[in-house]
Amino acid sequence: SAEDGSQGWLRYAPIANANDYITVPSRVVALNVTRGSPVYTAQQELERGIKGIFGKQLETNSSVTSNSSAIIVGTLDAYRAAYGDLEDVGDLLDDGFFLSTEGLSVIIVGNNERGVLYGAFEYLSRLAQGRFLPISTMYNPQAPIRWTNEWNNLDGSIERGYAGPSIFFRDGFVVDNVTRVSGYARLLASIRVNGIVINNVNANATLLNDRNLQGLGRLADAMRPYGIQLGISLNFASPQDFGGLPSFDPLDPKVDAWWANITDEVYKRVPDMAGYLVKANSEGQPGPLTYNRTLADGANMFARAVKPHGGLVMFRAFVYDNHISPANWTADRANAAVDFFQHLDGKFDENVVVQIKYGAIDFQVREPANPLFSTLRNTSTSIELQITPEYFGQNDHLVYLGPLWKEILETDMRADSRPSKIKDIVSGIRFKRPLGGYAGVSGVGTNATWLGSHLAMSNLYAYGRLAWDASQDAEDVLQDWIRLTFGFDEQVMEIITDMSMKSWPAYENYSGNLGIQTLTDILYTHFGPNPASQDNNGWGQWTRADKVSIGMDRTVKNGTGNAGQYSPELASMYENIETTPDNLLLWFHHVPYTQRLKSNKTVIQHFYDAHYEGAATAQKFVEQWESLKGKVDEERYENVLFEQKFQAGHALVWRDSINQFYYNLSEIPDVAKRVGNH
Ligand code: GCW
Repeated sequence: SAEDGSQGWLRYAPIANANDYITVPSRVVALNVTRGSPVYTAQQELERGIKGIFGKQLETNSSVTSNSSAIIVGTLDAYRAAYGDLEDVGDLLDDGFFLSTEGLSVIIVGNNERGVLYGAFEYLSRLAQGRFLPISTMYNPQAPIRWTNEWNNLDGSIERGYAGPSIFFRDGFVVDNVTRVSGYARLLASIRVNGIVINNVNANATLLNDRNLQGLGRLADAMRPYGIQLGISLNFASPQDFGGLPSFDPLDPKVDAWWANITDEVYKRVPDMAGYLVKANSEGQPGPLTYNRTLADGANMFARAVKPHGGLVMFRAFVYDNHISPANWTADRANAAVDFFQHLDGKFDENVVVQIKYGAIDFQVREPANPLFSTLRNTSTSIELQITPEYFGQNDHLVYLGPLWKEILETDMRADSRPSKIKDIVSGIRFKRPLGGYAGVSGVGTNATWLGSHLAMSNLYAYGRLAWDASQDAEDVLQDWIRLTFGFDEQVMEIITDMSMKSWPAYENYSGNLGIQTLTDILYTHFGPNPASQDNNGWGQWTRADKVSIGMDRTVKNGTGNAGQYSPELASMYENIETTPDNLLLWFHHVPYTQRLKSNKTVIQHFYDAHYEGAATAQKFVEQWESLKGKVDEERYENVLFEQKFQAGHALVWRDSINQFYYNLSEIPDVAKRVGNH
């Protein structure tokens, strides 16, 4: 059968003879259900899923007698009111749930309605994967904030989106037809995402006009049945540009009053709005620094406005000067986040969360974790990951990002010489913060596949799964996605697993190695090789490559001091070449091309070899995929094959451009005689 991808991993494909393996109850009982609530959605989803997988129509009842079997869904309170206590539930947190398939009835109870829906999706996901063994398990989230950020512009375009125009906006306004928005909310709810910030962080203040405020109401109505709260990005200068005030100074009482008022208007339309996301004083965006106010003054202004409504402010740490001078050896964009935020620790209101990109620069193929994560101790923080592969081939390359995210999340920052993994910092556990979590920049558009490529959906899926529980294994998560998306064929499983798990290392190999960054064109497209674009401009993504040497000296003793922004244990590791891992060597050190790595290869030979290796892996992806002909439906088979052929060709372009560039610069021959001598 043809698959256009619009159901993502929620296909509920029939399982042959499923009814021989397991008897699912024939009824669903939803407790205290009201139309449009997440419990109602849970009931509907169960009907749809059981129908799809087992070909069986569930009856719906509002109660059950003790000796007959049913799927019982409801909040824990509702369950207790109906049936008395439930043993073994454990302590459920907000959004947590308990799923038991051990008894006569299947019991799905949530701490809140959202948890109930998550439980229904979990049960269905297990069934859809043929996991029929009985379980009785409690599931709790590690972090309360699990949002996507949609960089959608009001004109319908999407910043760094590669899947067609926006599902949220068109021609300056919120769309009329919200069908796709519901479909997206459904997918996100199934991976336990609980918030969507719908518009670009480079925000347009006309989002706040009357027609759009009404539109926000409609969007929130479309998401609410899925337990997803709507959030919006704001333009800091709105009081002036949109409100007509003479200033947007955060300490001007008139500005404060303006924000309080417009916030009340927003909450009239969206009473459960999640909150605001703000990019201030970054890449030309307005902010408090214009008035010599601090970034905390700016964040707290929004915090005061949303506080009476229970809202949050996600304030981005992506603040840096994009006109720094490459002539200055100690200038460093990677220092910016700590430089701008360290002295503000503890000065943010309680409902502010500082949202930090995973690395210190910008979603590169390899970066050390942002040092700000272990710097802020009295401020709630969240991590920003990028699902849309801006620097990873923009969905014309397969790059499964689960392993990259895991590596960052498992990084131990050793704050105060104690275990301080990033995942435990952003969950709030490590520094005992009440808030924290995840923002995933999504890039979803109107394309039927959502992200513009079938295989890219593993990234969206993995994002939600890891945001809920970052200790999960990236390959396990991937395989769940493969089973749900492509079924049970062993070869399909093996090949897509192999391709996906090799894809990030391959991309790193044929783009930028050893921590030099992606080496893509950073000035315009962020697509394709352009190592020359990194240097001699104010963006600070420098490689400092010359005829004999390469890399950024970020040491304290001789460089930008960036290594010193990490806790002492990490700082001393990064300060010394001997203890810096090879894959971050050029991030922290400026070395000759002939510098020996731990592998005993020189830096330049590693570049040459890695580029051949990475490109060869990408060639193999084509054959690997071709071996699945007939095992994947025609539509998806052809679509993916097209992408893989492109990737294979583009990987050669990458390989040869990068190798030739460094050969021309260094004039050091490739020992294998592949580069240069043409
Ligand atoms: O890396 C840059 C992107 C911009 C983006 C910015 C940011 C939304 O190229 O497109 O703007 O990061 O994260 O604010």
